[in-house]
Amino acid sequence: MSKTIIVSNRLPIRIEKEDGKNLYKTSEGGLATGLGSIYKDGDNIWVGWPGISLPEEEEKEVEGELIQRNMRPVFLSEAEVQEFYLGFSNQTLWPAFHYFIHHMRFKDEEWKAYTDANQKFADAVSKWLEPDDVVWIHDYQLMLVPNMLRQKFPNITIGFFQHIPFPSYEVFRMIPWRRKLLNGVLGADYIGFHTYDDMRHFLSSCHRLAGYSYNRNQILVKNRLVEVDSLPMGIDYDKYAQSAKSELAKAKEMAFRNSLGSQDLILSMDRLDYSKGIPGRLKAFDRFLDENPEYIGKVSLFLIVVPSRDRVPSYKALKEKVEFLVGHINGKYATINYVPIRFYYRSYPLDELSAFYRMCRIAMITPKRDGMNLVCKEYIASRENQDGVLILSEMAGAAKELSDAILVNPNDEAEMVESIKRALEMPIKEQQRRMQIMQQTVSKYTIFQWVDLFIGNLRGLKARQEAMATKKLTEELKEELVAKFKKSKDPIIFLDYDGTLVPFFEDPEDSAPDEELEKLLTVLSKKAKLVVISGRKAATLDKWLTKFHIDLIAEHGIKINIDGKGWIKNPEIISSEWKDEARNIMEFYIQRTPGSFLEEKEHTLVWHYRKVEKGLGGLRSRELSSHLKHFLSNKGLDIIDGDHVVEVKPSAINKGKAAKERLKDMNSDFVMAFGDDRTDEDTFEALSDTAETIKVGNGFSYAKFAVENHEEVRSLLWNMVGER
Ligand code: GDG
Repeated sequence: MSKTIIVSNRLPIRIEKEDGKNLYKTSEGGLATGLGSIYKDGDNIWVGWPGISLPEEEEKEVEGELIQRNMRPVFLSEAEVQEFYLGFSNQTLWPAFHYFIHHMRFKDEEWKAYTDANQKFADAVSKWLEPDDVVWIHDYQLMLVPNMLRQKFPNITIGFFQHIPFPSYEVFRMIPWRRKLLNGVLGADYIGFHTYDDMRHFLSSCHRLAGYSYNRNQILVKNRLVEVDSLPMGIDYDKYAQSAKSELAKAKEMAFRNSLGSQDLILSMDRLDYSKGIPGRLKAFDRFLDENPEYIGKVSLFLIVVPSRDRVPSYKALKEKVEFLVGHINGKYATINYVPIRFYYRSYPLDELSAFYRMCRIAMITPKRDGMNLVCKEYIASRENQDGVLILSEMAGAAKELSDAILVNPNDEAEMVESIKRALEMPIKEQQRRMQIMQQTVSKYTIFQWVDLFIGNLRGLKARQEAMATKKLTEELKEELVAKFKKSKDPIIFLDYDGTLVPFFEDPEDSAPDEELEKLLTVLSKKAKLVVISGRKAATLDKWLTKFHIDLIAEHGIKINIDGKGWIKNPEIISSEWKDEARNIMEFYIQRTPGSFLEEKEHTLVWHYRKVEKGLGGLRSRELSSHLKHFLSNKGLDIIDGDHVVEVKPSAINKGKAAKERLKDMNSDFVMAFGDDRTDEDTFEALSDTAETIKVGNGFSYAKFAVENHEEVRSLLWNMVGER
């Protein structure tokens, strides 16, 4: 039976010392709740650090206790915690990924500690891992673990989810170990982020820094299909809704209210972290009171800061800054019976949190950057009467789902000030309208759905990988194909041209059919319907191939010539207005890349780099394709990284659709298709039920079989016609 192994830096448990004894306290965090249904079930386990450094003699006992709870500990020494966790994870990756580049530091010894600790986690997983297991690794502390496991277990199913943002390539590339980090993550099969932007940034870094080309959200890593996705995480909605409705929460709210008085409260609740934008919020509140003195005495900021990473110097400095600002603002506006900022530096049990969520009519959650932010979703779930206003930073992943919040740019102080006023003065009907919509969103997409979706997608991908594992065409299989062909009455064969029937030449004009190919096509066309389906221009195919009486499909399906009746244009093509912009971009790259050139077809543009110095061509092609992707997004175009080409074509057209269209009115009892590159995958996929599909070259493919090169294609075709 296969099991699921969850891996994260922290186990969902806290160990506390009381009278020399270890007490085990289950974590109530969102992730722990969501994954509870998985790791507590059957043989499944959760591997991670138990949160404290223990003397060696206690490790056995703790391990025994944790095993009973389906957990497996990775013990870290104080020095490891210092360098791996507080060091590299939180002073290199965390600031880089949240765009706080001035807080980043690069220390070789901390990178080494990170690598060693990741190896420790991978070793701990290996100890329990069996071939059919699914491993789900979480977050930025463990980016190297996927590939460490992949090296040891090439066929294992691995998922990776990153809970914090993934920055733009421009920031990520500053990290000295950027390629190692990317390759580490790419050991996973399925990689999830909270937002589409994170996913986009990750793909672009893989492309530009590590040389992987990608198609939509898929990357081929050493013949393994890897998928990158955006899956926003939700909360356990009912837990927060129920807790807020509970008598306990209501009683606590009443008690707090009695001592606080009747003023309006604005909730601010985060871990102590510079990414959360606490000083900015305080300054905006200060300015709000300054500009709107009528609110002095009527509204207070309820500021909860949860202690976190206080051994890291930048966090210590932040704490001092917050304390200074709170003191300054309170000193300025407080009266005998009014405290503008109620500041609490500690954490609270759930029932008290629920009371806070109930009693604050406004929640102001304005991080400078946040992967998702769950507090705002918990606030929404807790609003029993469907009133209340959420002020939310555009920079939180949650903003992508919660467009009915008042969205603000946390760097725009004037807008933040204005948003407080708007929230305080928002009519109740408007509050309810917005809150109802947000409650619908948050209650629909919960943590449980998120977990099911991730695991479902991961398993689905693995099944697709297996389906794509192309079989080498053995002599025996070849004989079977030949026999089938010979028995058929009305066979049809789709042939790609370059790389399939002829090898690649430095100059594409040198690829005209040689004598052997001419002979082969002459003989073959008498025994089967032949369709050459190529990315080439119609004119070129005409020049080289019309004499063989075969059907021609040019420019991936844009133009079609059937039975020599003349070229017709595919009616689905969009206008070619995009070409001027794309041509300008390509010409810019031609100037900078000696040996590269542009091929212009009626509805596609191709930048060729097969003559460019090795290395430079690849580098420029990656720059060019991300440049094109940026400028031509949403225009119904595909930007394809092909074999030594970058090609732009209308996405409504592809070889697969063209092949299917050609087959529509035929009654073929034998369908065969050959091709070598990405564009031929569309043919293989479209014909997968009906045809014998053959990929030329190595690599994953939708084709059923694979052969080495064009020579093997020709030899198989000769065998089929039974002469040479
Ligand atoms: C990372 C990403 C992403 C806070 N104080 C108390 C308390 N909490 C709970 C909240 C909430 C959680 O902690 C905080 O979650 P966030 O999402 O806001 O932030 P991070 O901890 O930075 O988490 C973040 C998240 O991963 C998930 O992927 O959203 O962007 O940075 O659940 O309620 N809970 C209790 N007492 C407190 O005082 N009981």
